[in-house]
Amino acid sequence: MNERVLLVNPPAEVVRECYDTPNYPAIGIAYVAGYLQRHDVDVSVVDGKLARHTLAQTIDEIVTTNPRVLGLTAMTHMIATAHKIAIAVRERSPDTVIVLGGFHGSFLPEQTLREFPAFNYVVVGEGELAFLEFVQAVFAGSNPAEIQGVASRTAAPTPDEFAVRLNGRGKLTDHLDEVGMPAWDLFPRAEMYPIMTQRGCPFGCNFCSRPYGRTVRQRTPAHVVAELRRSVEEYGCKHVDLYDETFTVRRDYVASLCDAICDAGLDEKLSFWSYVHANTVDLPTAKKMKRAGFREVGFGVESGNPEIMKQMKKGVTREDVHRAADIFRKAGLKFAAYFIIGHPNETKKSALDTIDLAVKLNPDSVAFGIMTPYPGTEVWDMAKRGEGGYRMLSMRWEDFNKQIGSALELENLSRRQMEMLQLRGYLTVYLKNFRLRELYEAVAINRKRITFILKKILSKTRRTASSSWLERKRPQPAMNG
Ligand code: B12
Ligand code: SF4
Repeated sequence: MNERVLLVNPPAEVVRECYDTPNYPAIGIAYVAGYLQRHDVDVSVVDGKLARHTLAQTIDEIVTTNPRVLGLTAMTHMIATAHKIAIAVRERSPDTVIVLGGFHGSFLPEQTLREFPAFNYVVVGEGELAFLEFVQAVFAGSNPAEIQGVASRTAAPTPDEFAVRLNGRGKLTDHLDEVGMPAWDLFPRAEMYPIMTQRGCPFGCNFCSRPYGRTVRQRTPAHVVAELRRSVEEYGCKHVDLYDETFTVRRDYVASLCDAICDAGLDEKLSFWSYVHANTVDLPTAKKMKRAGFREVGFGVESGNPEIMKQMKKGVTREDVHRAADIFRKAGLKFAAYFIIGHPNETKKSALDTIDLAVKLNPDSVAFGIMTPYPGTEVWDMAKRGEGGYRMLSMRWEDFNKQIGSALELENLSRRQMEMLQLRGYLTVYLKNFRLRELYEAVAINRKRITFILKKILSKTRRTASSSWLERKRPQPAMNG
C-alpha cells in the first residue's frame, strides 16, 4: 500500500465569478501540505481552480495519483462539488481514505457526514496538526477516529444508522511560526501568492463564523518577511494579499512588521492589500503601511443604518467609518468598502441608508453582498429559527453565496427586492459620484457575475420560500448543526 497524500481544491463546475478562476493558489491546503512536507510525508496537490481543470480532469488526476489519503477542501458553496469528486474517487479507487477539511465541514461536521456519505472523515478547524496525526495513524494502521479534531462515523448495524463521533477542533499552536510556510512548490505557477501573518479576530459580527476564534495569534515579523522574500525570489511575486481577518488589530505588530518589510527592501519589490477594521486604524499606522508598500485596504462597513450597525456587533458607527475613510485618504491608501443587504429585520429604508452611506464614503471599490447564513454564525441560528424576519429559500449549499446566491429572503424584503437593491447599490455609488469610466471597468471585470444576477432578477420562474422547501433535491440536512 502506498503512503501518498493528495490535497485537492475542487474546480468551479460553472464559472460565474472571479473566485472561480483565481490567479492565486488555495492557501488552506497549501499550509496543510507544507506542514506534512516538513514532517517527511509524501504529499502533492491538485488546485482545480488555479489549474482551470474541469471536474473530470480533477478526478482523473486524483485517480492517476492514486493516493492512500485524499484531502478535499471546501467552503459551503463548494461542498457539493467536493462530494462529487469523493463519489467518483470512491468508485474508481475504493481503498483511498477520503477526508474533508475547510470551512463547511468545520462548522457542520456531523451534518456533513450524514449528508455526504462519500467522505470518510471530517477534519474540524485548523488542519495542520490534526491532519499530520491523521495520516500518520492511517499509515501506521491505527484508528484515526481517536485524533483530536477528527469527526467520524461509528460502526453501525446498517449504513444509515451510524452515529457520529466528534473529537472537538484540531489542535492549535500558539506559535504560528511552527506551522511553517505554505507549500507553493506543489502548485502551478500563480500571479499572486497570499500570506497570513496572524489568525483570529476579536470582533463579534453576527454574520461571520470566525474560523480561527477570537484570540489573535501572530507570526513573528522575521518569519513573515522570510516568506515574502521567498515569494519574490522563487515565485516572481509582485503583489501580496494578506488573508488576515483584521490585519490592524494590533498596531504595534503592524508597525514592527512594516519596519521589517522596509528593512528587507521588500517595500520596493511588493505591493500589499489587507482587510482592516474601521476602529483599529489611526493615521500613523496607515502611513506606515503606505510606506511599506500597501496600496489598498478593504474594510467591512456592512450597513449604514445606526440600529442595524449596533445589532450586527461589529462595534462601528457611521462616524467611525467616515473617520477611517479620512485616515486612508490622508495616508494615500486606496480603500474598498463592503456592505451587506439583508441584515436581520432589514427594511427597504434601512437598506437605502446603507446605499446612502456607500455613496457618501465613495470608496475606491465597493461590494454589496446579500446576507447569507453561513453555518457557525448568529445569522445562521436566526435563519434556522425563522427569527429576524428571515425565511430560508434554499438549503442547496451551492446557493450559499453572497454575490450570486439565493439562500434566504426577509418578510420585509423579498429576494428580488434585495437583488434590485444590490444592483442599485453598485450603480448608485458610481453614478452619483460621476465615476462612469470606473463603472464601465467594474462591469467589464464582473460581467459574468452581473449577467447571472440580472438573469435571476428577470427570471419569471423564481423560487419562493414555500416551493423551494418542497422542491428539495437531496436528503435534507436537518438544519440542526
Ligand atoms: C481571506 C478570505 C477570503 C479571500 C480568500 C479566500 C480563500 N482562502 O480562498 C477572498 C477575498 C478571495 C474570499 C472570498 C470568498 N469568501 Co472569504 N474569507 C476570507 C477570510 C477573511 C480568511 C480565510 C482564509 O483564507 N483563511 C486562511 C486559510 C489558511 O484557512 P483555511 O482555508 O480555512 O484552511 C485551514 C483550515 O480550514 C483547514 N483546512 C482547509 N482545507 C483543508 C483540507 C483538509 C483535507 C484538511 C485536513 C484541513 C483543511 O486547515 C487550514 C490551515 O489551518 C474568512 C473570514 C475569517 N474570519 O476567517 C472569510 C471566509 C472564509 N469567506 C467566506 C466566504 C463565504 C467567501 C465567499 C464565498 C464570498 C462570496 N462571494 O459569497 C468568497 C468565495 C471564495 C472562494 N475561494 O471561492 C466565509 C466562508 C464561510 C463558509 N462556511 O464557507 C468566511 C469564513 C467568512 C464568513 N462569512 O464567515 N475570502
Ligand atoms: S471583523 Fe471581519 S473577521 Fe472579524 S468577526 Fe467581523 S467580519 Fe468576521
